[in-house]
Parts: sequence; C-alpha cells; structure tokens
Amino acid sequence: MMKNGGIENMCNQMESFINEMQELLKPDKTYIMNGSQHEAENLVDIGMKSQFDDRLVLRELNTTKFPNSYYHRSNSNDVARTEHLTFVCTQDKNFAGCNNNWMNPVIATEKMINLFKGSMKGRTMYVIPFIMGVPGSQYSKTGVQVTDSIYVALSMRIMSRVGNEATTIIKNSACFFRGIHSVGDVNPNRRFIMHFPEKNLVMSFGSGYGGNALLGKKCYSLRIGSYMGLKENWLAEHMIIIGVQSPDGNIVYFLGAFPSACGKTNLALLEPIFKGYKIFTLGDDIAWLHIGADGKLYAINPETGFFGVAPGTSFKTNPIMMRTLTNNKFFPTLFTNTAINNTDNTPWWEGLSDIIPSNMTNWQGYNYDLHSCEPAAHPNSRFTVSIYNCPTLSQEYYNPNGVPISGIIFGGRRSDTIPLVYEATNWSNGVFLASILGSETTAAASGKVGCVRRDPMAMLPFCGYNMVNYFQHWLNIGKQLKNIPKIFMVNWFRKDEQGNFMWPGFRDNSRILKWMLDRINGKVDAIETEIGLLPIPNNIDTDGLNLKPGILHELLSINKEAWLKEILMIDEFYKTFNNKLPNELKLNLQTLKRKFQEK
Ligand code: OXD
Ligand code: MN
Repeated sequence: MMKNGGIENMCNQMESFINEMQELLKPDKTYIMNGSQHEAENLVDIGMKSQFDDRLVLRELNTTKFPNSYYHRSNSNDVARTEHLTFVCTQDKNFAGCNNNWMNPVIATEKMINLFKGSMKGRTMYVIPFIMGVPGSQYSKTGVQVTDSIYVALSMRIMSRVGNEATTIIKNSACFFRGIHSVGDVNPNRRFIMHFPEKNLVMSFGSGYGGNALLGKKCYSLRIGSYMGLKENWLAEHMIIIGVQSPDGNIVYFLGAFPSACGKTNLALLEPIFKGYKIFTLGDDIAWLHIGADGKLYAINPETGFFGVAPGTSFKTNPIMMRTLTNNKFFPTLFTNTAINNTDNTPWWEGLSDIIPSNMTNWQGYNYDLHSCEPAAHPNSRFTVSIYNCPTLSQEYYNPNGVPISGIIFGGRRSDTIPLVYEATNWSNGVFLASILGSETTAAASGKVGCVRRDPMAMLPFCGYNMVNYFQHWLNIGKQLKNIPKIFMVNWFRKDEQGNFMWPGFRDNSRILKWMLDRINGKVDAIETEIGLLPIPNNIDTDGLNLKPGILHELLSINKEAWLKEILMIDEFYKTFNNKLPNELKLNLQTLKRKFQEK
C-alpha cells in the first residue's frame, strides 16, 4: 500500500522508480516524504516506539537543555564510513582511477540486486525527494532516495531540503539522482556502497552510518557531484565556506579544505579574537564551485545541516556549535553514539566538560566505569543538526548564485616542516600544494598514529573519478577564472622539541585569517621563499597573544633538511599516479626541488 505524504500528481519517472523499488524491496508500506513539521513529529514518534537491531531507534533527551533532540545508538560494527566497501562502478576501470575501489557495473548491479531483493519485507520504505542547494538555483540538483531507516529519513530531512518542493521540481525535470538504501541486517559482510556515476545512481546496503547511508551527502554531493562537475565544468569539493567581515563592514569569502581531525568545523564556526571582525558560516563540509558570468569563482553549500564529530566540541573549543546544538526549535537534532549522562539525560562526549559525569551509559549501552581507559562516547560519535540553528549563519547562505570566493585555505595536521601559513604564488602552484596536502593520522582513525597520509584537496576518499583527471580539471578551472582566488596553506599543529603545540589554535586562528584578508586587499607584502610566499612576521597581529619570543619566527621558518625529506615523500606519492600527472604539477615539483638545491 502506498501512502502519499503530499503531492498527488507525481512525475512518471519518480512514480516508476517507486514502483520498481516496491517490486525489488517488497516493503509492507511505502511513505513518500512531504517535508512538513507534522511529518517530522510523526517520524520521531514512530522512531521512539520502534526497535531495530534490539535497540530503540530513538530516545528523547532532556527537553530543557537539548530541546527537540533525540539519541540514536548504532550497531557497534557500524560507526564510520567504510572506504574499503565503497566502490565507483564506471564502465572503464581507468576512469575510476587508483584512488577508488572499482567494480564492473554489471557485476556490481547484480550483487546489489541480490542483496536488496525483499530486504524491506515487514518494513516501511521511506521515499525521500530532496534538493541539494537553494530551490530554483541554477546550481541546485535533485534526487530521490529510498530507505528503510527512520533514522536515515530524519537525518536526510536535517541535511537536505526534503519534501514536496523537491517532488515538484523532480516532476518537471528529466533527470534526477536515484539512491537506493537499505540497512539490511547491518552485517559488515553484506555491506557495500556502490556508486554508478554514469547512471546518476548509488546503491548502499548494510549500513545506517551517515557517510554510507545519507546518500545526498558524500555519495551524491561529492562522489557523483565531482563526476558531474567534470562533465559540466564545475567542482564539487570537501570544503567549508565562510565569510570574514572586517570592521569596515566588507565581507570576504573563503573556502577551506582539511582532512579529518584538523578542526574544519571549528574554523567554519569561529568567533574571531578581534573586535569588529565577524565570521559568517555558510557550510562546514561540502561546497559546489562554479565560474560566474563575471569570471569569479562562486560557492554554494548544497546541504542544510551539520553532521559533526561530537568529541572535542565544547563551549571552550566551539561555543557557536554548542549554541547551535542547544538552540533547536524546528528540526529534531540527533545525537549518535555519544554517551548519556543519566543524571540529567543529556548527551556527553570526551572534551565536553572537564569533569566526567559519574553516572553515565557509554555509547554501547553499558554503565560507564569512570576508571575505564575506554572513552564513554565513540570517537566518531556525531550530532546531526540543522544549519538554521546556527547563530552565525550568513544571509548569503540563501543566495541562489552563491558567494564569490577570494581565498582558498588548505590545511593539514603536521608537527613539523609545514609553516603556520604560506601563500601559493599562483593558481597552478596552489593546485600543486593542494595535491600534496598531507596530515598526520590521529587516534580517531584506524591504523598507525602519527604517519603523514597524503590527502589531495582532502578529497581522496570522495573524488568519484581518477585523481589525475581531477588535478587537470582544477588546473583547467583556474585557466577560465578572471579573478583568481589566492590559495593559502595552513598548519595549526606544529610542535616544539618537547612535543608541545607552538600555536594556540582555535580563536587565535583568526589572526591568520586577518593576515589573509590583508593579502587579499593588497595591504601587506610577503616574502618570496622556496615554498611560496611567507608572511613578514610583523604583519601577523599578535596583540594580546602570549607567544614566547622567537616562536612566531620558528612557526614561519623553513627547515631545509625537513623539506628535502618532504620532497622525497612527495616524489613517492607522485609515483603512485604512474607518471600520468599533469605536466604543470610535475613542473611545480621540479621547481621546488631546484630551489632547495640552489639554496
Ligand atoms: C565527514 C567526513 O563525515 O569527512 O564529514 O568523514
Ligand atoms: Mn567531511
């Protein structure tokens, strides 16, 4: 039986997709989401009454401290993206590149159809029509995802524009993204996230985790998005978007790309340290970039929410996010795999407070032993919260044309070698620097801690095609721009010989943004060095900052030995592309080598 949450005359293509899915998945019921407030209340209600995998899907949290907020605990085998089970299934294997797992699309389809057959028996199929981007914008895109998870359906409502408005657009359009998702039995041996860029289709089975299951996010907006960008001359990027306002009222827009555990979300919601400056938030994860009619680079955030890592978030580290999380009115906020403080029924995670509450349930549902070495919240526990709650949300977030970008920031976590900040000499040099972006692994990710992992443009897990062609695409976009944004590299994480961070980070990072503004506005010069343009130390505003003498010079220094080692590592990394890299990048590397040899 099909229950329609709204629109009566649905488009034929959407209707036939739903019919096809009913045929394949055999749900007991079908519900087409309309996006209404009543629908959200209803879904929350059902979630609080239903069990999946022996757990309640949702539990209400303290209504005063965290209004309209719900707790979800996942299967302990399903707590993060599973890159080894994520595939790009293009006709040509080379097209997907060595940065992606590849499977023949015919074999992949057959495999997935077998998993999906009848997987929604006894369940409801939620049909989620969604828009990524502002409705009516030339840059927005539509899709339809089916899922058997209420948690996923509710999360999609937070992260994208779900409902009748999307259905109406889809009704009048020839093509839309199709996403097929079922949590199945959450068995990691039967878990696959298959992308079919040529068909504008993703099939995801066996996981309810955000990056695997909210198909509008990483799957569509980045992997399929980057493919569409290649075909249609734009870029889908793993980037924050912020506007930095100076005391004269002028706002300059920046993009920022950082691999995980580098403070990306903190930068997106930063409170500057200086009076008169303000940062406006437009996005914390994904940016779609287009060349405007004026030759400038414009950015939109296709999403409507934050799917943020909870541990480390606090009133000290990210007060704006804490206000976002406690300021909820319209959209339900979800907390996943945090611990629960039983004294007041609030979510808790490592770093939220200095004092660890004494009566807690850990993320797996057991009493938390205060003497345990294990964290109470999962290191990748998350909140899913509407961007409309964010007190620093920019008015320009709603601009269908996006915002013009003046600066692009790339950053990684590096205890040595990489200076606090430097600037690329031009677009091609910036693409080179972004292509060699590296970050040290932290305990939050599996594998060895402290090794430098290269993550070009922070897009390695998300580029839906061969990275070699992606670099060329970046270079080509630059050639079409009339107004080229400046490209900056940052490293907030340099350590001294005792292993202490040399830069305070957090709000003090606004000092570096201020220097970038000055560079963009042509107010200050920079020093030409082997690696790019470095600040004249006096041009970094350190007023009120208690840095020990010499530290800023150290943070901005270039150590020849360390860079020679770095160059060897870059050489090794570049070899993994089998000599297919664009010449421009190879030339940049040669120039870097030559400059150090001449030194
Ligand atoms: C994310 C990620 O969840 O980058 O945003 O993994
Ligand atoms: Mn991300």
